[in-house]
Amino acid sequence: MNPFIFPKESNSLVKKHLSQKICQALEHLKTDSGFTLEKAIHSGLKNPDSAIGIYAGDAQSYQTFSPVFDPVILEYHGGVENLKHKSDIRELDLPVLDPEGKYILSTRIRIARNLKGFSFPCHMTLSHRRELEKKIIMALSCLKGNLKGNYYSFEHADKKELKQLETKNFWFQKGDRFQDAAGINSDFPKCRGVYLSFDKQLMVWVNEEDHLRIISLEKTSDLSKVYNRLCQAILSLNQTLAFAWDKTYGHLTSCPTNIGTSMRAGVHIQLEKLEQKKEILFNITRACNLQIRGTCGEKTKIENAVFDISNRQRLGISESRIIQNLHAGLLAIIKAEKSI
Ligand code: CIR
Repeated sequence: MNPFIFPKESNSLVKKHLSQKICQALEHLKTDSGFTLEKAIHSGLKNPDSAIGIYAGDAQSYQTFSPVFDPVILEYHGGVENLKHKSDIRELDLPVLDPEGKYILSTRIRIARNLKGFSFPCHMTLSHRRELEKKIIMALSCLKGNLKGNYYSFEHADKKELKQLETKNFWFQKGDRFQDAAGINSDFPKCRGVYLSFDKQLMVWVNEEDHLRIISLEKTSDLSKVYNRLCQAILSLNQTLAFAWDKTYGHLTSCPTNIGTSMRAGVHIQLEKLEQKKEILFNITRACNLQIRGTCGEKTKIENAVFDISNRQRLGISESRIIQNLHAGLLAIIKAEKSI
């Protein structure tokens, strides 16, 4: 019998794909760092509204528990015929989408990285988090030019300074109940912090859902500019840090929705006309494989007709292709908004 009872109302991918047979094959396995199936699916067991419901505790989790991770990954990253990742981080020169700034309010592109040889955030001890934070601070201090900035430790930085960062959204909150149930919030805010470039266009979150979330952001519709900054940051950090990587799954992240490029590239865009004709917007985003989130992020409402539109697929597609597809999709959306 399957020892894990998912809530009746749960529609998570892990519930769908963790058959009794797979469960029996995996329930007694452990990765070298001691991560188990039970820990991996704990968030999905606790949260009936989980969409995915599984997290990786280390790089090896994707191999050890592949009979459940693979079907979840294949279904989420719809359209991937075979699992094979090809990275292509190179600078682009695309036309600015909305030069008059009528629709696009800002652009934000993030990638996630975990360091090779360390467990992932849902399966880390405090001393590992500390060691990791030190290593990352060292690497961040080597960033040059417009990437130069300060690291603000949530434990040690001046409280007033932290409040200012929070007000301006240069900050991350303690993880939600999905992350909490997975163990990602352990010891928060210890060993957590944010690096912010002096020009405030590069931000790096340390020890959030992944060891690193590298974020390039700006109030612009110039996708290339924001993307190129991210390329420079990731290539510089990769000179001092070795990342968890697999030739099949690409970059390895805590949540299987992020593997591959681990990239979410998106804009905040105000669409007053399309808000009244959402079907047209949904048709374009579906056709371009884009995702719509609420104004304040995942699982939030649309306020003031401001949509957060980003790529859905992160695996089986390269980083540059994600940006090019997003660019094409946004052009189509702006054209539709203008024509109503
Ligand atoms: C869940 O399973 O719903 C959460 N662990 C969050 C999954 C990641 N986000 C997403 O699918 N958009």
